[in-house]
Parts: sequence; structure tokens; C-alpha cells
Amino acid sequence: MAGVGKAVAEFEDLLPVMAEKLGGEGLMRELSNGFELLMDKERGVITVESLKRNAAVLGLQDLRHDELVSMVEEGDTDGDGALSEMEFCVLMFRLSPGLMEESRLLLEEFLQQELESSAFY
Ligand SMILES: [Ca+2]
Repeated sequence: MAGVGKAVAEFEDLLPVMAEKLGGEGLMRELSNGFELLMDKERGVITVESLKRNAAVLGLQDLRHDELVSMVEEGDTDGDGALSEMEFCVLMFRLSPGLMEESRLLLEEFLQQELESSAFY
């Protein structure tokens, strides 16, 4: 699991900085971009195969197959074997405890805005 640990450590360093710079909405947009880079274009979800194909984009090419599998399993809350965009975002936040602390407020603010804007449409 050394590869996962290293990748996670990099996210831990990166995400709080991004959160601070971009604010909640910008951070969600970055995560969403990351999701699009990693997803299976035909299915619109991240699978182990799409993760493997695109992992190099995020510098995760050193992760072994079973590490990629366990990443997907860890994030897959509805058990369909793939990561939806929301599952991916939640996983990224879970992998980064520092980010959770620092950006929970930003995230809440963002979700609040989303709720408010969706209430108007
Ligand atoms: Ca899923």
C-alpha cells in the first residue's frame, strides 16, 4: 500500500492549498476536472480500467492493479463497481483528512449555494 500512501500524501499536500486558492466552488471544479480525466468516457464513471489507463495523468502510474482496485472499492459507496463523480469527490476528501478540516466550511458553503441555486430553477 506504499503507492497509495504516497499518492494520498501528495493529495493531502495539494488539496488544502487548492482549497485555499480556489475556494469551495473552484475546488469542486478542480475535482470535477480530475474526475473527467480519469473517467471511462463511454460510461461516465471511473472504473479500475479507466483509472489504470489515465492514472499517469495524475502521477499515479506507480500504483499496482490491486491498489487501484482497492481505491475504487473504498470509494464505491453504492457498490456498482465504479466511481460516480460524487463518489470520487467524497473519496478525495476522505483521503485527505487535512483537507476535511480546512475546507469543510468551504464545502458547506458551496453545497449551500448549490441548494439555493437549485431551489430557484
Ligand atoms: Ca459507485
